[in-house]
Amino acid sequence: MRQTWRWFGPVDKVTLADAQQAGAEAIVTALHHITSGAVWPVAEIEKRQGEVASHKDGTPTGLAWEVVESLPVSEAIKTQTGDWRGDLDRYAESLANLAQCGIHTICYNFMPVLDWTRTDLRAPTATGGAAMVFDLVDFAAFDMHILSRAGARDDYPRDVVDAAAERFTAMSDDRKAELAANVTAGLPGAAERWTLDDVRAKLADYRGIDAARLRRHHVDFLTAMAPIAEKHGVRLCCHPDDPPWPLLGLPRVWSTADDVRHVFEAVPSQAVGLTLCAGSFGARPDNDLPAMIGEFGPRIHFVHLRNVTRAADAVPCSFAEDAHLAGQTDMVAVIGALLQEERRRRNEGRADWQIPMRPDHGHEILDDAVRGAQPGYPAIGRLKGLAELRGVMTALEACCAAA
Ligand code: DNO
Repeated sequence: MRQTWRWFGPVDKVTLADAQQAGAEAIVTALHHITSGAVWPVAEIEKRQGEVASHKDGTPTGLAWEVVESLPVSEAIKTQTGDWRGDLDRYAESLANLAQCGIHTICYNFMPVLDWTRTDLRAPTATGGAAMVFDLVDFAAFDMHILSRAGARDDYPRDVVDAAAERFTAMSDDRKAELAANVTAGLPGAAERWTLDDVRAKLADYRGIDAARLRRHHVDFLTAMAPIAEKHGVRLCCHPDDPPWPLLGLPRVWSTADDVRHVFEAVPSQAVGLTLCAGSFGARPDNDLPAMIGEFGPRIHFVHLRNVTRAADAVPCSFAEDAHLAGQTDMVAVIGALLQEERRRRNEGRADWQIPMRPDHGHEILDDAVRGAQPGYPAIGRLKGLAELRGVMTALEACCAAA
């Protein structure tokens, strides 16, 4: 697999030199300063390519921008309101511009309003580091008592409703503000950051949009983009919902194998694919990751490797981000299945046989807290994750070669 590293651009406190030292082979980034719905101009793409290629003193990094994460899909496209057809044209233009610059793997997501969501960004781990957590009771407390969404209590089991009320009563004002910011202000890479009032307005935009309709909108988006992507040799890869279940009463339609199957059948183009995020899919006990790799392998264009530990085998549930080789996903089996898919592609003569992967997230350990990088994206925690994953990849490849 191609070992890539996410870099948030020149503002990132984790530098390209750090990525080099971690042994990264290529960079995943995005033009985060361009608002969703707007075109990514060639000049801006080239500028970022230049920033990836050279350190500030002009010496080469030896790295190139190979994967876009993400080219955001506008809320107008997801809801099919306003100038959504204009947004489709602009998305198509961005795809063409990226291809012209030699970038062909493009990750996006189709989550309504919120991108990935956590309630704690730095919860202490047993070994003294910090990890990200999604706590269902905290989230319900936010939904029912901070956002005060009508009907919210109907969306949670009775025991969670009661626990959330109790937790909210005991919550300090600082924690309430922190929880609201964690959920609404957007985690790294999220296309938009909302206030509580923005979220309320956005929820209203989704009135009447149930899962079936949102799925149709996703298929419409891909039906429009597939011919453009094919023409330019671009591979689109949808990142799973994180967490993989409905939030705030909004449907989420890229959470399970069924979701993927439905869209892949509706848009049977190799240019329309999947970002296999082991951590996002792995938050559901009913997602069998090696089986999903077996089924969707040919259309997996990008991989995020990380692990979670669920507090219960239920959907929804609380979960914590675990070390890359700990947690409930059998990472060795996942990597084994991905390497097998690479071998299959090589035998088939596919030019894109090598699948780009990145170590996704990482605990904050050692000096990570001092540096203050973006939540989930520390230097040392990710370096450790990549080192462990590389160890598994190397060992499995050697075993396979010897067999
Ligand atoms: C979180 C990321 C996501 C991802 C987007 C892709 O760490 O994996 O924010 O970038 O959902 O569109």
